[in-house]
Amino acid sequence: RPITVIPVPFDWGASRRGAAEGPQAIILSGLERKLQQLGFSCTIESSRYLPDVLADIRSSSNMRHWGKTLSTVEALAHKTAQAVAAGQFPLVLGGDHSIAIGSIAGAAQGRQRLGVLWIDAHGDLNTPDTTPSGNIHGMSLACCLGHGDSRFVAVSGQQPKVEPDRVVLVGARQLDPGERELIRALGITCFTMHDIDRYGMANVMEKAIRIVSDGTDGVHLSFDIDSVDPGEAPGTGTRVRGGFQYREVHLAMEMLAEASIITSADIVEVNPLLDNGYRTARLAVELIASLFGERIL
Ligand code: DIR
Ligand code: MN
Ligand code: MN
Ligand code: MN
Repeated sequence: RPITVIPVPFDWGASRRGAAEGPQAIILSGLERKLQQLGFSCTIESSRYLPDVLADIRSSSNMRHWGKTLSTVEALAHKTAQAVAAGQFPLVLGGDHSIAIGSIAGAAQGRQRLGVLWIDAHGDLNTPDTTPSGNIHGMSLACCLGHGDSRFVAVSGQQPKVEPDRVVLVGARQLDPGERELIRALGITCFTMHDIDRYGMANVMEKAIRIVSDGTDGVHLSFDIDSVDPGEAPGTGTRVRGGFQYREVHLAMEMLAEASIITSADIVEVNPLLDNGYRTARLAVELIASLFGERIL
């Protein structure tokens, strides 16, 4: 299946700037060549589909830069849905994690039962009522589940984008009180770092794959690079100690390739301004390669 790479140079949803440089860093680290080596035809879109948001100053204390974010995710939803409709695999490069509101809205178009695998150190399950920071990248998954500001919940019409029993979190190790409450209230499956330590990545991923693919008509992978341990992935805005080791995260991607369930994906929060050279962008390319079937032997 042809891959359409959709860059989203946007970082107003996070507390620190720089993730907007993520797409270019990942592309410069050899993404296209890698995908071609794996046998995929691959088109890299320009970012001209995005609106110019600089003059939009709409913002509030519990939803910082919401105007810029809303028009960006609306354009991204449209772009992603177009790729899906054309039979292509949308590979969305962030940008901060607020952009998943757009990529998942696009992936959900024409699907009644989308599954979502959310790999992240965080839950991104805050709402404007529970957010400790006002940063929209900490609210994106809640939004896709229908919780939060109605304008964001309603992006591209269909709402909610995904039902809670088709969502699985993997890698969580920093959750806010409101996020824990929402996980409990909605009964969302969350495999924390404790579970990965205890049962192993292979076991956790087997279970996660079963849940997100059971009775679904597509599975979106939303991959926050801060799920990886900061020792391997220093170039990201909200590092949390105790993340995935290098082989663990490759194994997760390889198991997804083997299961061949993923129909769209975003890779977010790569921040070259905080990186050690291109270390984190290069890791992102490697992980994408594993996701698309690169094998050791
Ligand atoms: C925190 C941090 N939970 C917040 N979230 C981050 O601001 O809502 N998500 N960093 O990736
Ligand atoms: Mn995130
Ligand atoms: Mn984030
Ligand atoms: Mn995160």
